[in-house]
Amino acid sequence: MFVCSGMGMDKDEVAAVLSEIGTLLELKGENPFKTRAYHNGARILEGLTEPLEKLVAKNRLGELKGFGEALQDKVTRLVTTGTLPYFDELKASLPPGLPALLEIQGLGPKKVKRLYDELGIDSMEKLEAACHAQTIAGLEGFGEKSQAKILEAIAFKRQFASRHRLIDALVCADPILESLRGHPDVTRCSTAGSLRRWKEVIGDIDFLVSSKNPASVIAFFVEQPGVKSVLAQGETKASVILEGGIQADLRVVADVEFPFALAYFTGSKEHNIVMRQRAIARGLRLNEYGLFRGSEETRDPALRVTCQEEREIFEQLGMAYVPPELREDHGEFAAAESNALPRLIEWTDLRGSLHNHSNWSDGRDSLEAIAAEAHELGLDYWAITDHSRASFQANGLDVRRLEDQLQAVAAVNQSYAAEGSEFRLLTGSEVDILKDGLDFDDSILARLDVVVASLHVPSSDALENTRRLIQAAENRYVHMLGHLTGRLLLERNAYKLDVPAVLKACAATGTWIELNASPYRFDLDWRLWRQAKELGVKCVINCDAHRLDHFNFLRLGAGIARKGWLTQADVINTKNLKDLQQALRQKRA
Ligand code: DGT
Ligand code: CA
Ligand code: CA
Ligand code: ZN
Repeated sequence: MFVCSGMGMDKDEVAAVLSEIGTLLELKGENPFKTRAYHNGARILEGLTEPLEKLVAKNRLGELKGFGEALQDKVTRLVTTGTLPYFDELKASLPPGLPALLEIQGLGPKKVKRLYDELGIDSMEKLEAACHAQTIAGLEGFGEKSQAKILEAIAFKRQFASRHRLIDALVCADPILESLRGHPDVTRCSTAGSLRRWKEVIGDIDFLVSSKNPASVIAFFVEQPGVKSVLAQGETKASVILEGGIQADLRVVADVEFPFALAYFTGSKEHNIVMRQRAIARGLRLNEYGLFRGSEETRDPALRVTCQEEREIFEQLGMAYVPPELREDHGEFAAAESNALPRLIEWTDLRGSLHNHSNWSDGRDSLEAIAAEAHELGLDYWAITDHSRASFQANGLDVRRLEDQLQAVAAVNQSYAAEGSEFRLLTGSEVDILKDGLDFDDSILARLDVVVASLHVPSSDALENTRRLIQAAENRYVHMLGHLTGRLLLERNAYKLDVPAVLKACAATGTWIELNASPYRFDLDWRLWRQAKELGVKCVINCDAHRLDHFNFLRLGAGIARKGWLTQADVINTKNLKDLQQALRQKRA
């Protein structure tokens, strides 16, 4: 994730700089102690529970583990001024294309340094050329196979060069939208485009504003913090590039045009085409400026059909209001015409998450901190499903540690019960699906409140993956399958499997399927949920949280569930604790 910068930096921004310094030093081949000091420093800041500004102001950075004078000085500068000449010089001392090579899967600092030292490779283009010339295969420690892998990774990167994850777009768009909303010349404003439709990946951000004074709004927009450069600036529209590389477009219209422009620029293009056809079929013309009587393309105010809100446009075209998430021409017209659109789930319907990690495996926070956060957010329950032992790289739990964890969870729950609170942590495991079954015996799984089964090391064979997943679903102790297809958005495709066959097995066995709400996954994809629902499979929207700020993934995941046409009744974790516990018992009965 990247950073929209202000004056001084907050702790996550400072942590990002420290970790980048560590990486740059590794690229320079600096000694490992020094580079590790920066990476460790970054990790410690990320986990800080006190405000970093306070530590700096009170001159207490030295209390942090491994924070010598050099590190203290750098952090202080970043917090107070937001800049660090050392960092700028360090960046300038390396070829600018070098850090980008680290984003290629499989290339770490050591390998990138060798590619640079031995072959002078300092850009993606040179690396690609060297692969094609078979030079990489000849380099010691690389070989044919890794050369092919590098080429594949470059192609993948390029394909997604100008695509961004929803969360990265939201992080930039939200403050700008807030800021526009507060401007005195702004009458109405909204995001539009794929962001408003809650697409999992976004090309560019679109803003729409209505105003009597477009010039002042445009001038204000291009001056927003976070704007890196201005691509185009006209009388009623502007395009900018934000820090982190996302493009944002703004259009300013008259307020009478606002609902029409909002519908048009929200799209999708496919949805818009059908809308326009429906207008024509009713002797009307629909465009970005309005809905007009007659068969000619026009902007004539005398012919305008007045609509105050988007909703009225849909009414004029003989349909119920279609929420933006459904505007993909995926059946919304037939449903809206017959008033058969589902009442979509709201994120506030969710009562907790059933797949999450703690510092017992690869999560950052303690059980106590997790419980406190979930309780504070007004949730009813939160399951702790740390990794099982096969995920050793994620510090997976063996049976003994799992048993210790059950006691620790019980202790946390006791403290809530003692206060008269009904909030509960649930025990659980994200148990690995291995070649020949699950990583824990049934007798262990039977003792857990929640069991999520996940395939972390898939086979290259679709049949084999499908077989393993179906076998997991058939286990009566497995409540749900986690991140079913294993995709990582903009990084890695889904592994091969027969999704419909797994859905059918889940329907037959009463196994739920997770909608993994991590913005890196959104797995199962929204396009597949209607099929899942028709087969009778229930959804669980899970944060797969590894730290407290992942709790807000609930909102992201609910948006994706909306895109998948899901209602409150389709989603298990909208149930209250009692009903959930009953549902959890059902498969085992
Ligand atoms: P993106 O940015 O690639 O993630 O996707 P969108 O949907 O945000 O597309 P964008 O930013 O190019 O345009 C925003 C909306 O404007 C789009 O969803 C529909 C509307 N629009 C843009 N160009 C056209 C067009 O040529 N025909 C129609 N019917 N609508 C268009
Ligand atoms: Ca867009
Ligand atoms: Ca756009
Ligand atoms: Zn997992």
